[in-house]
Amino acid sequence: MALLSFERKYRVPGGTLVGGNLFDFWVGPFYVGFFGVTTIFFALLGTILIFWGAAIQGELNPWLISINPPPIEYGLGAAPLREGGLWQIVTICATGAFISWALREVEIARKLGMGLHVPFAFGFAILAYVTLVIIRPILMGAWGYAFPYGIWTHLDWVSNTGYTYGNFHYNPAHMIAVSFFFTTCLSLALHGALILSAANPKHGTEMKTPEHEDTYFRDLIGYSIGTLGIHRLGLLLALNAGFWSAICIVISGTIWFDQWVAWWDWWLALPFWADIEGGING
Ligand code: UQ2
Repeated sequence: MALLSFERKYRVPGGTLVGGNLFDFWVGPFYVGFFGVTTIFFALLGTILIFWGAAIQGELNPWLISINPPPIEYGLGAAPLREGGLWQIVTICATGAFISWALREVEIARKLGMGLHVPFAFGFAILAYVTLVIIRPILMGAWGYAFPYGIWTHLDWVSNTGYTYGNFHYNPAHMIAVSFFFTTCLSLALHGALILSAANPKHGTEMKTPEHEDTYFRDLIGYSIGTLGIHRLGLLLALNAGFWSAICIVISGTIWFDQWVAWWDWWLALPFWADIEGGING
């Protein structure tokens, strides 16, 4: 039952947000809670609907299955099941499951007397998804602007949406997001490598301590961010990656309609050179 010695002490009733004691129990190692029930409900229903949609379309190749949003013409209305309505229900299920999972994380954190960093972090991933399939489509006036639920088709959507704005790599918020993704990878690589190198010394010798880890980076670059610091940095970088991803897509087609490369004309329009011969006004 209890996996660790302290679990017996911390696996206690309470900390629930909804449902009181009614769902306050475990199934094997898994806490259930009200939001465990809603997670299972939404996840199961959504998954079954995707397979049902695949079946009625006659497309059972996993790479090609696709549950598409309604055509743009349906605007923000409810569409017939086979013309995007299924996508709308699956989107409700997915959003319901993600938010349920985050709230289950909150209940578990409260039981353990922990901070809410984990659900807070997951919240950024949920925000990125919700921005793509709910917030931006509403701002643009049609569910048809959301992406389709298919392995191949969602890649086509990314490509088409990118080229709609010329070259998405000129989107400044996209640049910031990509930089955060890369820096997240660099930090995790540095951290994972450092931990494994300290935890796996030569055979027959004892594991090294954080002091060795600090010293390694002080000798290498004159600075160690520290054992708590690296996790703070990792969280900061990862949250920003998700946040700027949401920003870069939500501004495309809502407040910026042109090719993204044209955004950089503000640089050419600076007074230093805008009026000189060959300049933007000259
Ligand atoms: C560190 C440290 C860790 C680490 C890592 C570093 C002991 C176990 C990886 C080194 C990280 C630095 C210097 C920050 C690099 C900055 C960016 C933006 C990539 O010092 O403390 O703890 O895991």
